[in-house]
Amino acid sequence: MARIVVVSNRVSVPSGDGGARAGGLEVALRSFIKRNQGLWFGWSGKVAPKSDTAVRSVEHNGITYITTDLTRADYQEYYNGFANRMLWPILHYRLDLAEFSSRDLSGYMRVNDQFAEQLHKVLQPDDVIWVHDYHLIPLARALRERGHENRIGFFLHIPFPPPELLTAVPKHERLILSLCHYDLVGFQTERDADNFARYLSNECNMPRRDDRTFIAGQRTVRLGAFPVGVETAEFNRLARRAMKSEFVQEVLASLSGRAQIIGVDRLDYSKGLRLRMEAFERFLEASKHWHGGVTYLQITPRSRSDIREYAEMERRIGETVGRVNGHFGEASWTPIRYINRPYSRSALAGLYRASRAALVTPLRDGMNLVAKEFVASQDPEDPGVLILSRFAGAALECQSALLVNPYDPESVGASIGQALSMPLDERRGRHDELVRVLAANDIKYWGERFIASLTQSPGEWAASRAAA
Ligand code: ADQ
Repeated sequence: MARIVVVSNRVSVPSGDGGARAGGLEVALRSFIKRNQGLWFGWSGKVAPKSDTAVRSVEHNGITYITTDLTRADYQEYYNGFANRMLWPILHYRLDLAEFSSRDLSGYMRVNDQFAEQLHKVLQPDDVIWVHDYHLIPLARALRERGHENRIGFFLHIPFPPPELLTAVPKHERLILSLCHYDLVGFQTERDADNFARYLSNECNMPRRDDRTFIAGQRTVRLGAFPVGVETAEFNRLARRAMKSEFVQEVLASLSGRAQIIGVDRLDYSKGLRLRMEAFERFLEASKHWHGGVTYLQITPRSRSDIREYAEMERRIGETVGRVNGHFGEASWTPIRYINRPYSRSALAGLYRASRAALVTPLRDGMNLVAKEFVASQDPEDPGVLILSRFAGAALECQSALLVNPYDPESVGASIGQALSMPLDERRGRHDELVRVLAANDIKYWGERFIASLTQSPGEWAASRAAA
């Protein structure tokens, strides 16, 4: 069995908390790497002066973690700059927020090169390499330049926009075509894979064998959709247990019998938080009978606060919360509870189960795991209702949710009313269908599915395409 080498921008070396803070995806990746006696490589999360940057190797529970520090310039140009100020907005369809800088692009290329150089020292010829996300698009090319002919796959966790939008990126060919140095490029949805296929066909006239296999010079690159899931049964178990915890019991007591609506998102403009609060405001305006009867809990840990747009967004969301609470609230009722801190997975699972509805309304999202975690946490006998943006990758699987257009606060507000008054039969019917779909795509098998596609022979790949 080949060794699996996972490469991602951040490597989370296990801390002393027994994994309580680790996300589901991280836990699944870790157990997948362990099953394959693998290695996990990436940034340590530390920024150090050039003379002090270090590469560290740690063995933990059957996995080798190799981490490298970044210099201040690397951090600014590669991470804050090109990855988060340019690629993140563009890939989320936000041309208006993208800031291109040649210096950031050089920094991005330089760090990818440094990562390849470090990996070069530890790679073995039959290692299977799996690279994650938009920080590392050019990594395969940098490895190929160093002579590595290993199988290398790439998975993009965030959306891939249509070519009409992507071509607005200065020097886009240099960057996007470097994806063709991978043997397999995986996306969250078929829609994202289609967008990349259209880019290769229409913009680059790249010859293809079929709609998911392109011929790039001497290489063949495969495209596929590998939607990330959650640990469906595990989340349900966590949620059942958490309901009995002091923490969830206290939250329930504080609601005094009111219905709770929940939102859980990193603080990011892609998550549509301000429009979501406006939707809740529209709902309150239209539904006087719900005044005092419902509380919207929004849990939003801060992220990327040193980027200007994020600080500005934080201020505007705070203002919206203040306006809604000031206008509708009473001494005994705060309509929106807005909290900027992370919670453990188990606490979140309990809060999901204690909620009558979830508001998951990103303006654009690769997948959105909160939507799936909410569904997995519900009591099947009395489930809450998922209100989900049609622009989240999860919407393709979650057709039985209340699908909404997040840009239209009035209709999202109407869906909140519909969710809160939905009859039990309809809630059960929708929930059963959602659980059936999610259980069939449990995160447990995600790594295996990706690596199987990456290592298939051309004949096996063609057969699997024909069957699909
Ligand atoms: P994210 O943009 O981070 O991920 P998402 O899919 O919603 O978005 O995952 C967030 C994760 O963080 C969830 O597991 C959630 O439980 C957790 N989380 C959020 N708020 C939290 C809090 N306050 N406390 C603790 N945990 C919290 C990127 C892409 C997504 C894609 C994922 C996985 O942007 O589209 O679904 O990767 O591929």
